Order: sequence, then C-alpha cells, then structure tokens
Amino acid sequence: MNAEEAFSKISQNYINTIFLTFLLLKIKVTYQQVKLIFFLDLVMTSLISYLLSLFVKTNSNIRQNKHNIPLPTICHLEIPDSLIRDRAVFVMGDIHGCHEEMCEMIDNAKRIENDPIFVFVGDLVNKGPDSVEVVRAIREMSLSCNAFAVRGNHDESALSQHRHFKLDPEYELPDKYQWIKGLNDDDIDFLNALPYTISIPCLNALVVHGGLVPGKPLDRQKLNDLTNMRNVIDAGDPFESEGLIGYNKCDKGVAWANMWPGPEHVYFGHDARRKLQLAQYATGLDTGCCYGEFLTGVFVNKSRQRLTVNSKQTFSFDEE
Ligand SMILES: [Mn+2]
Repeated sequence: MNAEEAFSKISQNYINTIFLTFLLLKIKVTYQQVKLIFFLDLVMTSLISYLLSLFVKTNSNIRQNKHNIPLPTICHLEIPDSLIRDRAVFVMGDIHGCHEEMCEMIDNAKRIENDPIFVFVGDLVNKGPDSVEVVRAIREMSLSCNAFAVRGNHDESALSQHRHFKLDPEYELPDKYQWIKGLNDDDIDFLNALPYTISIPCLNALVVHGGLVPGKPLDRQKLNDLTNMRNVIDAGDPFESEGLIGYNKCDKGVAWANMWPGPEHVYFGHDARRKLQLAQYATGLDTGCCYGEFLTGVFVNKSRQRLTVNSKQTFSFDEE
C-alpha cells in the first residue's frame, strides 16, 4: 500500500467512525445538520491528509537514495572511543579502483604511525582498473575493524547495477560495470552495509562522501545529498533548514565545505574538480587519483599530516 492509499483509507475510516458514532448514540439530527457535519468532516480529513502527506513526502525524500536500493542497517555509524583509544586514524580520498596507489598509501601511513585505523571517504569503485581488489582489500581490513568506509555515489551505482544483473537474467551490464561480475557475496554484503556517514566523536570528526547541508542534524540530511552534493544553494525553501539545499553540481551556489560551521571537522571526497579543499571545518580529499593526478590521505589528529601518492593512471576527466 502506498502513502496515498493509506491516507484515503485513514480518511474513509475517520468518516465511517464519526457516522457510526452518530448512529450508535442515536442522536437525532436533521438532514441539514448531517450535510454540514459531512462537509466539515471532509474539510478536516483533507486537511489532515494533506499535512500528513507533506510530512511523509519530506521523510521519504530524506530516506531515499538515487537508485532506490535498500538502505544499510546503519546509515550513520559511530566509531566508539573504546575502539580508537590511542590509535591514529587515517582518512583516505576517493580510490576509484586504484588498488596499487591505495596499497602504497596504506604502507606509507603504517610507516608513520603504528597500526592506524583507515577510513575511506567512499567511491571505492569504478573508473580505475581494480575495483574488485579494492573492495576485497578494504573488506578484509574491516573484518578486524582496521578499516571503515562510507558509501559514495559510485558504490551505490555499482550496487544498483548488481541488483539489476541478479534480478533480471536478460539484463545486460554496461561495459563499465562488467567488473562487478568479479564480486563475491561477501563483497556485495560489505558494499550493501556501507553507512552514509561515520562519526568519530573522540576526534570530533565526521566522514561523508559528498557533503552536508549546514545547520541540519544528520538524521534530517537527505541520503542523496550525503553521497552526491558538492554545493549548497539558498533556495529559500521554508521546509529546509535556513532555506539551504544540497546541489550536486558546481554551477550554482557555493562549495558546501566553506559554509560548514563545525564544530565537527568533516572529511569528504567526490569533488575532484576542486581538488584538495582545506576549509576551517572541512577537508576535501578527492584529488583525482583515477584521473592521473594523485591520492590524498590525512591523519585525523592535531597535526592533520597529509600524505600523497602519485597516480599510475592516465584517464581523462569525466565528472560524475
Ligand atoms: Mn563521487
């Protein structure tokens, strides 16, 4: 049953209940009075349905991703202080299937800090040459809680393609998604479970792929914004916090990171065109490794020491 059907059912029940109440109480009312009651009743029902539908529409908007794929059990993961203790946390930018560069970066980070916890800003897959290897390596590290990742728009696209491929035997995978045939069930479960955000309270840090609309609590952020937004625009929308809404492109509005007021410091990816972004309370780490530029990672501690690894790829720029 969809929302509209549910509302019409609620309305119907509401009218029936009132009508039956009159009958049961055997209240004597004139025909004119019955008409008036019905009229008022209809107005009230419509008003309630309208207000409820607005609420549900806003909520389903928030809880829906672009491909309408199932949500992970945990959308907003929190890494407990007990797991971090005195370990360093190293956040890495968009990997996009660049397995070799990722391994080099992991080795470099391990040479600087003993046994760091790795957190990936999403877009683990697509574009680069070794998406399956990247997923598998991060999944294996995650089994012992040595790695965490949020989901990016490309990880969701891959999940969506995989669903089509599994559910419809006739479905032909596009060329650039042929690699997903190499994923096993554990890899798919791992991708399906990727949360939209990861917070690390003891480090005052928050990790997301795309961005966040300033002034909105996490559970009011649209999932689609979390994976896709690059800018915020002031739409003056009375249903949105301070009228701001997330926007996926850069031709309108401003980079959301420059508007983010903290207090958490947000680490994000997705915006290779802007490269490294160093705002007061946000750090953008997508430095276009899959486009032949470089991979960036940063230690989340007071020094915020950054590491880079040069890309081994020679791809052309194709923003998505
Ligand atoms: Mn992305």
